[in-house]
Amino acid sequence: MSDMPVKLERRGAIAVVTIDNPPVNALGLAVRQRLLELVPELEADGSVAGVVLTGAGSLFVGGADITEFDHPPQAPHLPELLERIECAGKPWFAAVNGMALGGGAELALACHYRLVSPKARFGLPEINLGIIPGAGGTQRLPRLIGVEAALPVIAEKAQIDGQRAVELHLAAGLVEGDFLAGAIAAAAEMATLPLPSPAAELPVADPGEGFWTEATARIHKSAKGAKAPLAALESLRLGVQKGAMEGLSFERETFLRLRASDEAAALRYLFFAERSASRSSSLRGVEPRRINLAGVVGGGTMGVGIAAALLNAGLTVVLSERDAASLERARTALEAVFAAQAKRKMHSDQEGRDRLARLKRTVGLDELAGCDLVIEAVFEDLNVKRDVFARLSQVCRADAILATNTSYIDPRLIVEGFGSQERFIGLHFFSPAQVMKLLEIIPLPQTAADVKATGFDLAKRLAKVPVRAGICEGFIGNRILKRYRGEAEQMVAEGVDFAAIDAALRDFGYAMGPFEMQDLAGLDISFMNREAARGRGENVPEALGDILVRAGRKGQKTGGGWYDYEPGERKPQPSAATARLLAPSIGAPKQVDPGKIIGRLIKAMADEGRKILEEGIADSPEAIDLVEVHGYGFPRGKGGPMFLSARNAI
Ligand code: 3H9
Repeated sequence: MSDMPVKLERRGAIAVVTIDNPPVNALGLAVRQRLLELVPELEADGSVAGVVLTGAGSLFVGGADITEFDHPPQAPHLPELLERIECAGKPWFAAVNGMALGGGAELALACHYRLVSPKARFGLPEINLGIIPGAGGTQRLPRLIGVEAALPVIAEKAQIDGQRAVELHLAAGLVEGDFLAGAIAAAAEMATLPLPSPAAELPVADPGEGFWTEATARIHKSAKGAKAPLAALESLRLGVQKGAMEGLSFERETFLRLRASDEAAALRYLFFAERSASRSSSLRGVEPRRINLAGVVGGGTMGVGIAAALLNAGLTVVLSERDAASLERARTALEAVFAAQAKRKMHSDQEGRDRLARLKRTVGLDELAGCDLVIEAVFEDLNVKRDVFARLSQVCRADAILATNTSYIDPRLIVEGFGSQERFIGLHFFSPAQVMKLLEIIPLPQTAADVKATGFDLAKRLAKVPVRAGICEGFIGNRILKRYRGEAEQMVAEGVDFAAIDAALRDFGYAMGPFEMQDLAGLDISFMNREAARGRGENVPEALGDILVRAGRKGQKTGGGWYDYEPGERKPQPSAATARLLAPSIGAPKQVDPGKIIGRLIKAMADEGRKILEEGIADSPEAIDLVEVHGYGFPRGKGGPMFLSARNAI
């Protein structure tokens, strides 16, 4: 039957078992059931000398079926199946044709041998989902390749490719050419050998206390509060020091406990939200336009970041500035970006130079004529932006897409009157644009469908998370940010110490609180926005931040904002000047529990999120949470304000 998730064929004395469970051959209930039936069936079949187990399509197995994790585990469980394969009376050969992730890698580890294609990759990415491997990964892998090689895979997201798997003796052979035929031939030859000991029974050397201490410190630091990485390390260590039996039971218990945790639920929610973000249902079947040559107007922090992101993705970029000196500064800044990326081992020095070689620089806008897409990233001022689009709409090809990176201004006003509106779109990057994953895509009412589709496609090429946003002040992210900051300031006005608010948010998982963040980014930008609105006759009440800016306290760059800073230092220090300036505007000091501070701020964000949904500015609560997590540092392990609010967890 063609819809069977596990297929069985015979090739001479070799039985070929293929997991065919699209999209990623996950080990769902039906797959586990069928595999568990097949082990004794093939064992009993006298004409079978060995079993080749592989995956249909380009993947071996993408892991356990994550959609099952919201429900209680259902037997047969994966560890049970793997133990049965490991103890089978006939050899099972994992023919690893592509990715073997999580439970997929564990399945391969339980087989007697692994044969790999050059495309094979072994990984245990469970920690991304807030769990640890739950089917022997922390026990079998170190017994097959040693603790030092296994630790980065188990607790630090490293992967092992086919070639390396052979070098580590994890794989018995690398098969090139027709992989399945080669694997079957190799299996037929090896099936006559005595069965090797099960991986779980192999001895493993303890690398010693120094290794564990150093690993614990390193993983503690990189985990940033996430529980799973240290739990994975603990499981590995326990199995090495107390034996596989105890290790397996600790591993399973920890896996089940973490699987049921709030953190794992949040991470699963984001896993699926991120995957559905790149597909806008209204654009299904719409072909994006081809973008090879992209222009960026403006070589400031934002323009440089956008250019770097485009160059990183393999595009050729024309960067435009007003004068040669600004262009030179932008190039130096780009060099610094690629040097920093090379230092962090994201690419080699040579690759950094190759990326820079794809950068063309130009003064003025005329040389953007050949671009397929131009992204404007100039000063956030309507008239300045309009001047750019007036010229771009003259010099660029009629089919070129023209995008604004505005973070607040209505894009309709920016391009009004400049010919057909179909080719205009907002592409809102977040700083630093080569790092931050979020891309808000803001279509105008007349933006053509293929222009919108190109926005989503570009996000994919740039490895970003695209979120459609409707037009309103601040779109999704900055609108929620304004509400969040407003609520935080309101608490300060009521007498809550702003340092206590920052501390509560850091404990919650943000890298910094709202006041430290304002000091870093500068208080003057939002001050100027408020002043501009006041200038337009809008009723904008005086904010506490306005008092500080009027006193010259614009943040770190002026040596002080909410906090004081020593020259050249970024560590916030309490400020007597701030206390004096704000005293007339704030209430008597009030102690508030950190949980209450968090609850109030998340509620404010979720309330604004609900309004955003009602107005059609965002498509789903998930979209709002993706904006918060990928654009504003909301802690991933908490899911997002909409997620927490829906679970009544605040
Ligand atoms: C585990 O194994 C626990 C065990 O240790 C213990 C068990 C006892 N399950 O990413 P894509 C869906 S935990 C269910 O766009 P790609 C995904 O939602 C697991 N669904 O494809 C999407 O659905 P849709 C450890 C899954 O080619 C579709 O597949 N494993 C799963 O860019 C395509 O996904 C992992 O953490 C799953 N396991 O990348 C691996 N995986 O089309 C997680 C994917 O409806 N997966 N889907 O939106 C990945 O990293 C990537 O999906 C993979 C393919 C690299 C496999």
